[in-house]
Amino acid sequence: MTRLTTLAVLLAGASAFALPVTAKTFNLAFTPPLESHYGDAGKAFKTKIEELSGGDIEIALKPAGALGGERDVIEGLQIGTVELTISSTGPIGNFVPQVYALDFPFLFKDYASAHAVLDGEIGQEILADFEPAGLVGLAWAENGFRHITDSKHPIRTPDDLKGIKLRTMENEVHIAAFKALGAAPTPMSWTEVLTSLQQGTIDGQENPVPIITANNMWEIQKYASLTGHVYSPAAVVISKITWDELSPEEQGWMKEAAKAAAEASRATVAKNETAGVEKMIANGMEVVTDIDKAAFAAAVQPVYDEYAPKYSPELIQRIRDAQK
Ligand code: EAX
Repeated sequence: MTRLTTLAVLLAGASAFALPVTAKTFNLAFTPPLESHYGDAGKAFKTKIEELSGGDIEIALKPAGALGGERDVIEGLQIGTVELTISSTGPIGNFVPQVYALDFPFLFKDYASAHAVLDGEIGQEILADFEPAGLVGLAWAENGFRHITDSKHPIRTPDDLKGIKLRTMENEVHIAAFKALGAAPTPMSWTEVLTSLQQGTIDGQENPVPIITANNMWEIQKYASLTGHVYSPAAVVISKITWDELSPEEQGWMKEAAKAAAEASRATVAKNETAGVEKMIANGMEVVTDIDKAAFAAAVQPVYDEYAPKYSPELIQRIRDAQK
């Protein structure tokens, strides 16, 4: 056997025993179904990171609350049992107080203004505030402007909310706002909402159109009132424990993948602004658009007076000024 053949045989043999490089697999959890704006964001994240890493990093998507509600998952990131999430800001204020500033009612004028603020200096500053909580904010994805659905009657003015048992996120600004509007706010994780509506323990909830359509909410809610009372960002977040184990190159990939996720969610939200409402009507929901927004905005002013001082009033004023 020639020396060359011998070498080839040896190399073939050696490679047969070489340990395969096992891919790192990270869970990416979110509460909406896979077929949703969060699911599109998760798929975009997965595609981008697996492409950039050549398959060395794999993403296991965990939709529909598979790993728990948003608050549970954020706690999982803090202790490293979950690596990644796309989460509405709703519960994040409990961990990163400055995030509450983004959740004030009637703060953002429209989608373009919200994107400009979040992708600019203010939004990037707030993402940096995640770190002391053991979280790394990678990018701002999008949940959308929130609307009210319920099983009792259309909600055109604050008076229509009187006595409505309305589920809210676990967010003290939202709870205060709906109390000020005369509703009976019931904070709970999204994972309990559909059952609670089916059982009638609550009358309604509030969420953007893509959440309403992704969950076929016409099956359990008759009315949709397009109040647009809060713009709801969604944060793409990685556990700091996971982050610190990544190389600088891998960290760069995570940021690129989060940007792709953010863009995908915004594209799906934009599509749903019209198509989603049409789907709700086609499935029998009574969709109400003649909302007295001025009355709603006036009724929630006390919430600003009480809570803005708690969460950097300058930040809220900066957000307002950035939209002029
Ligand atoms: O993040 O809890 C909520 O209402 C959120 O909007 C939903 O889980 C998507």
